[in-house]
Amino acid sequence: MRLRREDLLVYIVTDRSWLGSNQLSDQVEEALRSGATMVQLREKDMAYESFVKEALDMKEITRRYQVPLIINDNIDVAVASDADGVHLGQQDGDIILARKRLGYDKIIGISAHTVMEAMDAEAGGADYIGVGAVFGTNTKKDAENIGMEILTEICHAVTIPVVAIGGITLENMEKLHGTGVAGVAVISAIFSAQNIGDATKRMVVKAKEHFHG
Ligand code: TZP
Ligand code: MG
Repeated sequence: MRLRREDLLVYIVTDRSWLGSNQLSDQVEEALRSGATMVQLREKDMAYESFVKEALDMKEITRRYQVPLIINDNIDVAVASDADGVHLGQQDGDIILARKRLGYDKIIGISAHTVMEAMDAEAGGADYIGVGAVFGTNTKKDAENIGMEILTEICHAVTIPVVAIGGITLENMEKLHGTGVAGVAVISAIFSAQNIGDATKRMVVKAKEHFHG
């Protein structure tokens, strides 16, 4: 599956800390039913076999909604589950090796915090760049803060699409208007919501308003 710029409009990143008594697959499906455009399965403490099984379950859902499924960090899980791609941080391994393992029909997203990192990622064959944390977030404690200026510079420096992440909510999303981002990647604003479907729908409407075209 090739990445289209519009796939990044409202990119949901999973987080088990908001599960409560719910199933992650149900939460993800609710968001997809409400217009989420891409899914990243992010598991920081899961054994390989369980991670693959979960990725396979997720793949069945994302395939029905025709949205890309991206695996955070783990290329082996992405290959084993035939997911649509991986997302790698700067410390998560080499993009050239990732491309060799995944092939050219898979998506590789790279986190970048500087123009140089973003340009290197593009030169290495990345399909999109994730930039953050653009706002304060409790979800990733070690996230560096990226200002609107650097975000805008990165968007101008690369031709591949850029998605912003970190502390993005329905209320602050409009601050990203004009930066050049293709969309927003979101954890808590969607997964912590009382009504995941409603939260997703509202974010999709607003993201279309600010980031389309
Ligand atoms: N990378 C940079 S910030 C962040 C990640 C994974 C966390 C985003 O979560 P939230 O809840 O949308 O702030
Ligand atoms: Mg990572």
